[in-house]
Amino acid sequence: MIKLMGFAVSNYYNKVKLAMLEKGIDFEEVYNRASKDEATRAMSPLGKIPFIDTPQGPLAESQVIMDYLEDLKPEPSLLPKDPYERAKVRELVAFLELHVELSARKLYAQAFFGGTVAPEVIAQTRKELDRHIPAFAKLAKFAPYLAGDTFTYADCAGLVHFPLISHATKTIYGEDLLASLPVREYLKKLGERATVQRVNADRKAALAPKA
Ligand SMILES: N[C@@H](CCC(=O)N[C@@H](CS)C(=O)NCC(=O)O)C(=O)O
Repeated sequence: MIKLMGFAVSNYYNKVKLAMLEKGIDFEEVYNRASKDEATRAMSPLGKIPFIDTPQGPLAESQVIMDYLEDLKPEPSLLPKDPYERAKVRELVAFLELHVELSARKLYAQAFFGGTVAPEVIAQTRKELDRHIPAFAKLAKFAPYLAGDTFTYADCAGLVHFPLISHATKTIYGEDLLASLPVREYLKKLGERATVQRVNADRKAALAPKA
């Protein structure tokens, strides 16, 4: 059985977990808080989560894992059949992760973890997000899913990244930089899925203060 390493608060971990649930792939969750110990780095060279352990060996990088899952168990598919439409889903994920989430991530230390981000980084990130979010918005359909009328891998990414980006930008800039997008309705729609409810419930439980 595939082991999924990471923990239920991580957005990239939850993206892969949601895909596995959607595809009906059996997996075991193994707690790893992005440890940098030797055993972890033997499987995920930068000690980042998520990573998986397959019967053939480990695999890191969430989008690579997503492609592996699709090859491993093509049905139910989380990608359209048409090659161009498949590429459009991957384009959405690339824009959301490389150009929006990775930019917003520079704010997380201050927005979520009680740290401080240098004012120049905050200003530079704002400039990036002001360019990158409208660029992403040109691609995203929200009809009702990101790529159109079918739930795809892009929605596994949308579910986990949008709330963090909204929260971080609201905290740092005093405004949700995703406010012009129909994110609230979109997340509500995704919340109808049992798989999404499971991911959200597990995240909430992981965040709850321990008694
Ligand atoms: N590009 C990576 C990003 C994964 C990532 O940044 N994971 C975070 C947790 S959400 C992490 O491991 N952070 C600790 C670190 O970077 O050392 C992927 O898609 O898997």
